[in-house]
Amino acid sequence: MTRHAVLSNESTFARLAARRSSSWQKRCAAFVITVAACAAGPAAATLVSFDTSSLAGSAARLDFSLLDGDFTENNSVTVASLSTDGTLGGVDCTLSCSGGPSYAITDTGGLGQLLQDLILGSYFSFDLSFTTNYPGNGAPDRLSLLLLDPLTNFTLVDTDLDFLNDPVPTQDALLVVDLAPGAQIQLPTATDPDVPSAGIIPEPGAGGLVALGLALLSGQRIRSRRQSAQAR
Ligand SMILES: [Ca+2]
Ligand SMILES: [Ca+2]
Repeated sequence: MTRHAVLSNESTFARLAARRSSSWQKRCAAFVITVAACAAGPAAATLVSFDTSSLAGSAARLDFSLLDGDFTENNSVTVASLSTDGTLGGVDCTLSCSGGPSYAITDTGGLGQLLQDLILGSYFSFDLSFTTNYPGNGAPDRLSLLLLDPLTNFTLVDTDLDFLNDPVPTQDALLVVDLAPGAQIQLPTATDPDVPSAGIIPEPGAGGLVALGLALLSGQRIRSRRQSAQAR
């Protein structure tokens, strides 16, 4: 099967699944759509997804900030394939930020920032990749993701990712990455209201993720057939 055919089938499956009403089905379809987007993303990207059901309908602002900690312009972060079943609104990509819809932010001038407004649905997801340069001076550059009220720029969610006393402070982050060799994506273990991470998937290769997404939908189709047979 050609790559085009795989993606075409995937789109068809995603559309069919999206028409169904249960929460699981919606999330499954969303996952496959995001997988399709990932297939075109950078090889080292990681799929990150958050469940925002507790805040569905709320106006929000995603604030991706890359703060310089080592006094060297040496790192960049790419945010691609931003996806939600809510509604994406305006984007501000002016502060050491370029591109769109795949955005690159750098630590040029000490801060790079991408702001994406949206009306929250049951989830949002994106594809994240980053460099991990750190010469050992100062502190590693830090990427943080905040979920803000677009009117006040106050956080919509209290999380336990609070680093107020660090050289590069942040508070109530949904995600933090300290850019140094071996960097790991840090997620909160507690959020209020509840905004759990619905999945972080290091991308082993687009083919593997597409296969996983199709397998999920295939399982759903089998379950639907069984339920239809039982209902008869
Ligand atoms: Ca730096
Ligand atoms: Ca907090």
